[in-house]
This record gives sequence, C-alpha cells and structure tokens, in this order.
Amino acid sequence: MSKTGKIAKKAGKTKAAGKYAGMSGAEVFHQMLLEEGVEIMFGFPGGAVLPIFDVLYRSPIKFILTRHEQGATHMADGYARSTGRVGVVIATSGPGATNLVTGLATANMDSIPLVAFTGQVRSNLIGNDAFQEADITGVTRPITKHNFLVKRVEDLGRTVKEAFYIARTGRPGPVLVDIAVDSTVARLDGEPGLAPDLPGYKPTTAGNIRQVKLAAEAINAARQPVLYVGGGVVSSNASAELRKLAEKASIPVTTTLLALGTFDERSPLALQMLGMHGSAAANYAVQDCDCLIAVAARFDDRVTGNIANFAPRAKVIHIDIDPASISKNVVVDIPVVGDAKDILTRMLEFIQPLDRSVWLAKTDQWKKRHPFKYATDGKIKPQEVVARLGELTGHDAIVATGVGQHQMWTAQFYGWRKPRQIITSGGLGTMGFGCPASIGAQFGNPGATVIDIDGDGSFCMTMVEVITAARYQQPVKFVVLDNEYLGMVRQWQEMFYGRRYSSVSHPCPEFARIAEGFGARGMKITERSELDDAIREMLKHPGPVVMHVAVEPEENVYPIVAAGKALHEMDLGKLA
Ligand SMILES: Cc1ncc(C[n+]2csc(CCOP(=O)(O)OP(=O)(O)O)c2C)c(N)n1
Ligand SMILES: [Mg+2]
Repeated sequence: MSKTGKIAKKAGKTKAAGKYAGMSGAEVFHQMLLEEGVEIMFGFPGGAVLPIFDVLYRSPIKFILTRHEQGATHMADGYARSTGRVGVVIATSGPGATNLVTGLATANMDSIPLVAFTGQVRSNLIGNDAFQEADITGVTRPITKHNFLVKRVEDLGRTVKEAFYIARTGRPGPVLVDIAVDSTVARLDGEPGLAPDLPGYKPTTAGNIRQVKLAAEAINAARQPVLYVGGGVVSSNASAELRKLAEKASIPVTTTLLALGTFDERSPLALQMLGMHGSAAANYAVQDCDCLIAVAARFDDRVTGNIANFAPRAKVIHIDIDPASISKNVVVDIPVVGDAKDILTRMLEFIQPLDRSVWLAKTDQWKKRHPFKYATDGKIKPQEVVARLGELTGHDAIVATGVGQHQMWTAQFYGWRKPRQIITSGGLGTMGFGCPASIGAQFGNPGATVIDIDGDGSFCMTMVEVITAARYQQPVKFVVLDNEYLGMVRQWQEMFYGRRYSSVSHPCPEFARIAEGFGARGMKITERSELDDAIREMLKHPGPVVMHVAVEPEENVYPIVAAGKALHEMDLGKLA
C-alpha cells in the first residue's frame, strides 16, 4: 500500500481536500472504473443501483442494456474470453443479483476474469428481509474467486480496485462486489485509501527454476512425450511459447476444449482435442505416452476418463499458476507453479531438440486411421454445417457455442487456428451461454466475424438477447443446429438407457420468424444443396442473422468415452 493510502486509511475521516474528497460513492465507483480502463459494461438497472446508473448517464463507458442479467454476465464473459480483458457486469439487488448466479459459476469454472457489481439494500436494513434483499455474497461465495460486501463509502473505491486486481491476477476468475445503496449516495468526507490491501493474496508467477530444470530433464529423457494443454495457456497468452516448445522438441500436442486454437490444428504435431469426445489419436497418445506435460490444464474428469487408468505409463509434469490444482485429481511427479508463458519461456533453453520420428509416426498412424468424420447422405449433418462454416470463414471466425452435441461437433470440425477463437462453457457446461457470449465477443472485436453455433435447446434458453444484438447493431451470426432434440441427453439415453427417450424431444419454434420479430434477419434451410449459398449470404449480411438449420435428428458424437472407461477404451462408433 502507498504511504498516503495508509495514512488516509488510518485517519478514516481526514478533512484534507483531494481528488476524491466530496465525491459521492457512485462518483468514486465510476472514477475507479475509468482508472481501471473499463470501456464497456453489461447489465440491467433497478432500485438499489439507481445512484450508480445516474452517474453512468454521463459516462464515456459504453453501457449495454441486456434483456436479462444472465445474458449480461455471459456477454461480459464472452468479451473477457475473446479480448483477455476483465468483463464487467452490473445488476440490482435481489432478483437482479440472483440472475447472475449461472454466469458467475460459468466464469468461475473456466477461470474467466469478471467483476460483477450488485446493488444491495441500505446497510441498516441488511438482514431484515428488506424489499429485494438477497444475501448475494453468501449465495456466490462458492462460485466466485472472491466476493465483497461494501457498506461504507470509505471502502468503496479500494474495494473496486481490489476486485479488478483479484479477477485478473493469478488464476483469473469472477469477483463480485455487493454495494449497499447508501454507500453510493453518501459523500466522502476526505481522501480514501485506494491502494489494494490484500496481505493474504500473493499469486506466484515465476516458476521455481529448479523445478523448471527438472521438468526439462524429464522431457529430454522422454521417448514418447505429449503436451496436454489447457485454458490457462489462453489466459497467459502463451501459445507462441507452446509452439516453440512443441516444435523444438518434436512433441505432439493435444488441447482441452477451452484451449482449442492455442495450437494451430494444421501443424503436423496437432492431435486436436482429447477426452470424452476427443480425437482417437489424442486419447491413444495420452494413454501410450511416457511423459505427460500438462500445461495450465486441470485434469477435468471429461478429459481423464477413468482416472485410475489415465496416462498409466507417464511421468506427469504439471505447470499451473494455481498451487491448489497440483495433484488435485492426478498425482503429479514434477509440479511447476507459476505463469505458463514465463515458465515455458525459461524451460525452452534447457530443452534438447531430439529426433522423435518413431513416436510421431505412431501418432500419425492413429490420426490417419481414425480422423473425425461424418456421412453426407440423407438430411444435412450437423458436423457438415460446422465444417462448411470453418471452410467458408477461412477458419478465422470467433465461434461461440451452447452446450451439447453441437458444441462437441464444433470443437471437432471447425478447424482451430488461433487462441481466443472458441468461446464455450467447458467446466460448468452452461446451455444458453452461446447467444449472449457471442454478442459480448462481438462487442470486444468490432469487425471480426463472430458466429454462435448453437443447439436448438441451448438457443431457446437465452435467445432473447438477439434483441440486444439487433438494437446495438452487432452483426453476430447465430446458426441454430436444430436436431429436434436435447441431443446430447438423447444420445446417452440411446446408448446407456435402452433407447428410452425420456423428455428429450424438443420441437422448435420458427426461429427465423422470431429473429425477424427481434429485429434480426431470419433464414431457414433444410436441404444440403442450400447450405453453402446460405452461409455465404449470412456472412455477407451486415447485421445479425439467425440461421435455422434442420439437421439429422439422431446423429451421435464419436468417439465417446463412456462413464468409468479409460480413454483408450473409447467407443469409436463410425470412426472405427
Ligand atoms: C442449463 C443446462 N441445463 C441442462 C443441461 C444438461 N444438458 C447438457 S446437453 C443438453 C442438451 C442440449 O440440447 P441442444 O442445445 O439442443 O444441443 P444438442 O445436444 O442437441 O446439440 C442438456 C439438456 C445443461 N448442460 N445446461
Ligand atoms: Mg438439439
């Protein structure tokens, strides 16, 4: 903390004039957002945040009024994932605050930096069941990286700064600041202490050099190493360093769903995604490797399958900024705690370029024998739509998804080239994420092609935000793969519950007509012969478009690693 900050904090109410003295809490709040460089925020107003909205009336910060607070949180999240900046969301007390819960949990599971502000009832009413009171710090404690309740104007500015600092440093995550309305009305009677005061929070960024060397030695000694890359490589902007390591040492690379794009899938070293619906090559390689280099990944159960038989022969190296994730799910032989970019950079100089052609020939064979594939007979196949979208956008679009089969096909078939290209809910698996998240990504990337490849079920959950896209002229392309089912659940019922389709049939409304009513362009296609032209037309349209595609209803996602099975026991289905 700065000396002046300390003095001001101790003094509490000093009369000294200063930049902030005499400001209202709402004005201090706004000033802090400006100092943090916030350019855009997403949200929805209400009684407990009226003083803040009154200040925002004249703010240079762009405010996006969404149609639902959940939409606002996912928009802030899509903005954060696609830009690397902190997403900001604001909602009122009570129902406004509780509507943020799914968005916060989504961001928390995927380590996405968000700061959410909620209004709270007057400080003297907290705990009285006042109108629109909800204990949102209690509710969100397990689904945020950290949260705060501000009751005094003197604490407001510093807390806002701390929230941004916590959200973006270390392992990023969402931070909620609940603000009692009277603290936004009250005026500062002096200069507040503004420097963050977080003695218990000191994220490690530089990896221990001994561990870095140990890891490098293990890699140099390995004949069949695999790089298993997670979402932390996106947050630490480490994909260039990852490529250097992979290429220098001839190590094949598989990524998690969240890390797609951190390693260009055109590389001969690319094994694509691993896990439950990962590529055969990635899964076989992990099971066969003698050294698994996990880079900023967390050994999620959708990645590992049966954990007792995960990478059974491998020495495991784990690079991660969060010490709590080391040996949490899989026992790690060589942990290196710190920032992935920093650690990979320093590790590179100890890495020997070795000939690993025997190992690469083996992984190549798996790639050739069991590529992701689909048939092109009968109705339009969902995979085909994704593959055509990849081709016709030059694999260069930012692509958001909902959750379900369409999400997995998007991961498998788009063809990923660069980091921050995929915007998807991995850890929580939140249906309804795609539509608002894609709009947030478009706000953060004006001029970029942004597509939401969505499921009919997922899209229904939050499609009201198409109104937001239309109102603010965000040209997002929403492609709804309508298989008339909650497809992923149907697939499980088909495979594991004797085809008893229980509550998964999902007849859809006319999305194209809804889109027109929402102020966007609507299209509907049912024939393969229309597909390419329709995609081209959609991409050319300057505004938002909803393209409703009727696809094969009972297509399944392959490979699939069934519950309890190890990765190499995957069912290859049609890929066998
Ligand atoms: C909010 C939420 N509720 C329930 C689920 C469970 N779930 C996972 S996938 C899925 C079906 C998704 O259907 P759709 O969006 O049409 O995608 P499809 O699998 O058909 O491609 C469901 C219900 C979930 N992930 N999220
Ligand atoms: Mg569906």
